[in-house]
Amino acid sequence: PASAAPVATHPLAVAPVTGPPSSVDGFVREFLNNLNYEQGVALSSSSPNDRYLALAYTVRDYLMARWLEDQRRQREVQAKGVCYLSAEYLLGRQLDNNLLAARLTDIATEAMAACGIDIDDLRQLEVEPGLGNGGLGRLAACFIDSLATMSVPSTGYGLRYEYGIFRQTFVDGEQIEQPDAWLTLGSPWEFPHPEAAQTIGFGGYTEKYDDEGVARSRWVPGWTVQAVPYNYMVPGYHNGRVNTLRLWSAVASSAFDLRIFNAGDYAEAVRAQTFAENISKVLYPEDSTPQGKELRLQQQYFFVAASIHDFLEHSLSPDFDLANLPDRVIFQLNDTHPVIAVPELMRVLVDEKGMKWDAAWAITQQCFAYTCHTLLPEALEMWSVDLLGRLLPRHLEIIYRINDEFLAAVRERFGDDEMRIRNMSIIADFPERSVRMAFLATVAGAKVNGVAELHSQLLREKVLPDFDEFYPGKFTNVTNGVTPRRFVRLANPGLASLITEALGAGWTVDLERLRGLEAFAEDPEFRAKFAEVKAANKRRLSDVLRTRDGFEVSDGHMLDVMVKRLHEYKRQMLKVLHIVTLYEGIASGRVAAADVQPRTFIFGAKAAPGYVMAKRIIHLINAVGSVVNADPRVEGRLQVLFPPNYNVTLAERVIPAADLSEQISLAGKEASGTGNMKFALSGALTIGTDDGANVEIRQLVGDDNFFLFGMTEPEVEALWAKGYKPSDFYQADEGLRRAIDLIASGAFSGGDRSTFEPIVSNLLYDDRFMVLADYASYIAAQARVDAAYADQDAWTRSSILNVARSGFFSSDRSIRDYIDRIWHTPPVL
Ligand code: GPK
Repeated sequence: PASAAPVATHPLAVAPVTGPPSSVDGFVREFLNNLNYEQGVALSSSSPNDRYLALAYTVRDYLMARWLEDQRRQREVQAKGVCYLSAEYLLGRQLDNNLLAARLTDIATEAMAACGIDIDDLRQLEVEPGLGNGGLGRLAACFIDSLATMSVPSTGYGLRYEYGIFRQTFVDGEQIEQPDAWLTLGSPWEFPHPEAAQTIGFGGYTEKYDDEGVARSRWVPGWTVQAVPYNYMVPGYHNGRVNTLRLWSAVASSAFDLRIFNAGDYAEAVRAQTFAENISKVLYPEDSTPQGKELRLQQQYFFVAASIHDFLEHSLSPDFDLANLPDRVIFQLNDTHPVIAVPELMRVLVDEKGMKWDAAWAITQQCFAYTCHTLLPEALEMWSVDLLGRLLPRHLEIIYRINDEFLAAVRERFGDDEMRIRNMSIIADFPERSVRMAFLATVAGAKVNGVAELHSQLLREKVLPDFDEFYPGKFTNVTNGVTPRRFVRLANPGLASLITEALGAGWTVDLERLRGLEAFAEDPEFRAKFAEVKAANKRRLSDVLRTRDGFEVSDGHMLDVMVKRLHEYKRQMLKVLHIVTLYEGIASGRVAAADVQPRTFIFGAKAAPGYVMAKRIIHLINAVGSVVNADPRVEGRLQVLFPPNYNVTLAERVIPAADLSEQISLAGKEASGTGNMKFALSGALTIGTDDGANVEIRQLVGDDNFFLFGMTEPEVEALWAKGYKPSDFYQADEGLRRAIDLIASGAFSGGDRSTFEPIVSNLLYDDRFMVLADYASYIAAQARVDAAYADQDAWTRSSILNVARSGFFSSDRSIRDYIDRIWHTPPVL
């Protein structure tokens, strides 16, 4: 029941909240206040972490008035809004972003200086919230930034993992995972709201009962967990708007504990508490390869159930007619992870609100939309009926009924085509009876979208063709994007200033304006300035890698960068073969080191802890690096650097320094890629396959400014159909043979031929991702890269054109597309 509004009895209680004064003095006062009254220390005795926290609190205070106001307005205006449901948000550091959004960067810098503090020292202290694995989680973070910047009513919902993505270290070149205890020193950006906790049930049984003559079902859970929300500010850029990211944390239900306490089993009660709190303990580190673990399903249900209830309770007035729910909300499903929200909403509407099934289903089908992020069959989540039925028995019943009605409709339309019906069933029978979450999402979603043109096309034609036929108009595309605030303004301040100098300030929120740089590409003076920015970014990266990892980046090298999760389909192995080919040429004496274009290769990649082949490839990259970097015959002209623990913070330094962006997945495997966009916007030229958003990047920047290689997706299909034998490619290509033989010889493993043997035999006899088939084409493209790089001025021109023509890849544009094609949620100013 909504409580009556409190009565203001003091004049200050109704005064508009305005926040502290925007002046250096005001900031200093606020900062010292926070240091004294929140941290409880004097400046003279404060630790760096005290100062960081006080600074963060101060920035928060400036945003607070707007945040409170926007929360109030979002409730009051009753406009349709987006609930973005995502198991991952890979946010990156918050301090700089929030300073920028609030226009406080200069004031805070001066204020800290006035206190004798270098703000840069405090920046370094922030531990980034790594609540995501890779592209999918980072996309969610870019999207909430754009939603706030575009004043779209929206809330991001997710999980507050106590441990984010693991910290990666290397021991003898092999990946070791360490827990990411990001909350240890406190997170100043979050606001817990235990009073708004939700109770989430699990297990138990279902029963039918008679409700005044109406037969109904209900779920009697076996145990419950409390979901406590933590709110995070999501400030828009210079628009005074602050949206909310709401992440749920699991706490044991006291009622449940009491029962056991009363039975006298203290130890069991504590164990139960640990059991409950495990739910939000750790982010699953598998990217694109879900593990089907019970705890993961618990996480998924936990956060979506809490989110749906939260929305229904706090965003709608008590007398709201749920028949109108589609006018008020769209739940966007970020991949299949939150899809269990579909039967949950049905359960709420039918079992709890007493709605008729058909009415509830009609509403549900308008309230969800589904984004697919992959084409890999192993990435499409399936939950065994056994597990789902044990954990969520009522939801399983609901899924069965949805499926029955769906298949009946399919039969009506296509006749008793049993093959088709088996192919379209939400319930799969092999290898075990399980629920295909992507099918459930497709049936329930008002719209289904892929994340790049090619991906959306393949999704319709190859993955879900029957569904496309059955649901005309349901499938659409929204090409991914990245936020220019974090990835240009913050990560590349030199380039940002240069752009503003040339074009004025509007580009940060209207990235298509970068087109204006095309004319400047012809201006030698501008090219010189642009080249100087790139050189400065390389020096900045060099400084970071020196202090972080003890690396020295050589001057005058082309920076050739491949950063992304380690996955065979992304083909880090192809990059390794290129490096080994160059090295083998020098080591064998066939190529003079002096004739090799100096290059520094930078890798960044985490492997899922259980992904053995990926970990072997990491080991190999490090092993090749050790040998190549130390061999005097190379004369320092090739250098392989693999800084451990690639994350958003490191990405912000690496990407702006890059000359060459490696986007070399097998065509048809990378749904979109978003790193590719960040590089193009930083003026790196791409060497890439016709895959994911690379296709659109190339179309926009032009063939002259992009190094295309490799088979197209139809060519890949044709080669599979014909029968792919990687060893044929090995036999036919001398360079390839030499490279693979060198790895097989033990040259990178102290003479031990067994260390990398599994990689070699995988390439020769399996090679699912056709590394060998694309090798020759890749090497030829790299030769074109070398030739192009030799003309520095022409390269810089291409580089400028990459920036000028990549404005399309702003996540603001993606969000505009979501609004137009899927959400229909106009901005509310
Ligand atoms: C796709 F299926 C998945 C997944 O589990 N995790 C993930 O990061 C990525 N993705 C795709 O691999 C990228 O191509 C894409 O750009 C990104 O999602 C965002 O859409």
